[in-house]
Amino acid sequence: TEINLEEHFQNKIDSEIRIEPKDWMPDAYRKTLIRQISQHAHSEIVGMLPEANWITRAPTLNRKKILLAKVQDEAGHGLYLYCAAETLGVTRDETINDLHSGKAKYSSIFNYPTLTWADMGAIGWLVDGAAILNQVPLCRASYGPYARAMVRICKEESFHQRQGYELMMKLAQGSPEQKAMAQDAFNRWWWPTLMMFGPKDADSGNTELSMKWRIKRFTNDELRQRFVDVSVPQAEYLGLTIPDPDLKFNEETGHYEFGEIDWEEFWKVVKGNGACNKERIETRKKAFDDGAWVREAATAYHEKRKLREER
Ligand code: FAQ
Repeated sequence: TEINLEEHFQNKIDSEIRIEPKDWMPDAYRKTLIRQISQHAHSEIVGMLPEANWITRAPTLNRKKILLAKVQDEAGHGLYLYCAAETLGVTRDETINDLHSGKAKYSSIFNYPTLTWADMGAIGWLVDGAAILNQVPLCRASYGPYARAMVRICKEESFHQRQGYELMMKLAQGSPEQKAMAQDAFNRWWWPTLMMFGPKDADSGNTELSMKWRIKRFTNDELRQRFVDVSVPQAEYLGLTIPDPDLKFNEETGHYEFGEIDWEEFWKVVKGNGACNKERIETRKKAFDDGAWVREAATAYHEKRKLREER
């Protein structure tokens, strides 16, 4: 019966036994996984755009190679994640349609513009750094296909984070103009990065169940605090100033206290009204339409081979 199934399911979760695609699962578990995994996939795909904006303008051949590799990695991450979502019974077409129609969310961070080359450093260091903190615990998520996809993704994210920090270091140790460019990028990306972790725990409707189901292992505020604690010394090492006058170290708790996030801005961006939301969706739709011939050719090739095999 339904009750026994639900109990058995929760017992498996509590004993750290992975849930696999063909196992029984509550509808709400399936629904929240489809929501989170597809949102995550969309973030990887839309997340290629702000950095792709700089590939043709990278200052050296080496920087261009690194950036190209990083942006390609994000495409790969998006594709594994769409596959993981498919194991839950949604099709690729459905998830992509939801992105293009504006129904599906993706990370707020990718709706900010990349104005200077230093933004490539700030994104790698901060955005990929935040992504790793959030995703390492997801390697232990209760749903097998999601957890396994996260393992390789995290390895690649850690290269992304290092290349970003190294880029920032070069700028921070460069000419006064380069240092100013690094500080400006840091100023613009710091607060939006803190928003990546999601609303405050008190306003996070999904956390309680996601923790019970061990999809999430830490709350939004816990991960945000950890991010601030690791990033402040990194900024100090670069000689950059954290754009938060309220930031201070609390000797008793061993944590940094930080100022209030502009939640009005966060919800504005989440609801589709950030600086680049419309442009991002338009770009994705155009890429999809421009790629129609590739899908048609692949389907035609598949049909031809099937016919040949049948003969
Ligand atoms: N932006 O109840 P909660 C990357 C939504 S990293 C937009 O707390 P939850 C790598 C949330 O969906 C970025 N929407 O939700 C990369 C929910 O809406 P709903 C992607 C947000 O799920 C780097 C509502 O607010 N990473 O791509 C945001 O328990 C560089 C209430 O929130 C992931 O997706 C936001 N920031 O916790 C690529 C990680 N925050 O559906 C390229 C996996 C919240 O109820 C370049 N996801 N919302 O209407 C997660 O860990 C979780 O889904 C959270 C949100 C922590 C993001």
